[in-house]
Amino acid sequence: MISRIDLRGAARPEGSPDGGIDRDLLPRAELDVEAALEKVRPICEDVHHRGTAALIDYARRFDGVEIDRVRVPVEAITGALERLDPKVRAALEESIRRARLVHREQRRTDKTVTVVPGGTVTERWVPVDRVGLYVPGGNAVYPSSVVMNVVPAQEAGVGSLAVSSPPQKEHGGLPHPTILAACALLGVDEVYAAGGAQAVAMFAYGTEECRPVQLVTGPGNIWVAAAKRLLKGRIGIDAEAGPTEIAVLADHTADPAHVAADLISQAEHDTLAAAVLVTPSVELAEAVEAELKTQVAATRHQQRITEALAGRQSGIVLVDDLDQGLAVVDAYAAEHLEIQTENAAAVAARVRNAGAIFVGPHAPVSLGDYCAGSNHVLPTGGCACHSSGLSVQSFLRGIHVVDYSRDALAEVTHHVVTLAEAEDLPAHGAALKARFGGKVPQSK
Ligand code: HSO
Ligand code: ZN
Repeated sequence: MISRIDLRGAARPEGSPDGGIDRDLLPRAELDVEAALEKVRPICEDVHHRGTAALIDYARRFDGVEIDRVRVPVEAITGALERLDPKVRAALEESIRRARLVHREQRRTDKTVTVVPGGTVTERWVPVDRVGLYVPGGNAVYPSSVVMNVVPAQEAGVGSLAVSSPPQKEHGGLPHPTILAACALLGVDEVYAAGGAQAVAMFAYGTEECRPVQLVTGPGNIWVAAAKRLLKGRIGIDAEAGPTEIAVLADHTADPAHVAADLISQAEHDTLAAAVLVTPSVELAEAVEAELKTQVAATRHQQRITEALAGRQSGIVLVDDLDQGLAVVDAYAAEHLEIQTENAAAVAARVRNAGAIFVGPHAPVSLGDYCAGSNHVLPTGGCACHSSGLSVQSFLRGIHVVDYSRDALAEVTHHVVTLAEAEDLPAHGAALKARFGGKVPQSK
């Protein structure tokens, strides 16, 4: 079912950024967000012009529900928490507690650098005023994603925060009750029953019910990704999260049953989810293949998982040794990377590209999905080579505050005037000279 890609003996040119590994040889889903753009454009324009009425129409068309308002009444949010299974509540509370512990420490403090006596630059971190957090509701409902979006936003000090999630037919056109309950636990009372591209458009343009936001974060399907790409600029976005990915770099010391279970855990998300094992051990590869067969047969979402594992985005990559394995995982830049090798921490320290790294036999990706304290909204599709996952930082802007005295300005004016002349922008230099009677002050 899962294919093998044999890179053993492949040439490894020195000094190339991905250790000489051709990314095209590696398994990866092709997600045509560009094609989806044309479909979401009219939807976004419609929401822009008709607001709530358009959202109600799309709820009927895409979600099969009749609703007469998109904003979820506060009583529905608090009621969902009252009805929440106490075990689920306790687990969500622990997930929130751990996420807060980690994210609270991420907040950068303002820093002032004295460049010259009397001349300072301060980097001041200011939260975005209002954000929209998207929580998907397709194959599965993700109260855990409410936690992963809301906690960093709150810890960053975002003042106004709204959540949107698709209306559910079985729940009277409201988002899933566990999502509403998670919002209530986190103190979020502004929630909308809107999904897909139309939800992103609602956040970007605003409607009669929803004030526009400045930043939209959160995972979603291809329509959400396309709407984010389309509306980027008007709003800020986090990464365009695609189908989930797990890569496992493992050697002969790894337990094949655990490796297989971890690959299956992320394949469970989506038929397009990617599960990739990178190993120098043929014995491990064979044992994992056997484990996959028996474990998949016994799991609930067998069909979805089988399709994901058999897809061109998944595979077992055979490498000569861990050095080549590291080059492969760096080239792949997985959303989640597990290191199940001897001296796992030392191997993990050498990884350069991954959304999150899970070290050793006791840190499966599922732990990070819910309760490690880390964030699970992570860059996919190879974007981990240039982007990070969601964090407190995602909700802050660093503003440089420049404060110079007359003496400090005088001291550097001749340099500014010279550079301005070199760029043929003399008015730039004149702005400084104006402060000194139209002349370049004598530097001491
Ligand atoms: N693995 C997903 C997050 C998730 N898993 C939510 C379970 N629930 C993307 O990181
Ligand atoms: Zn997951």
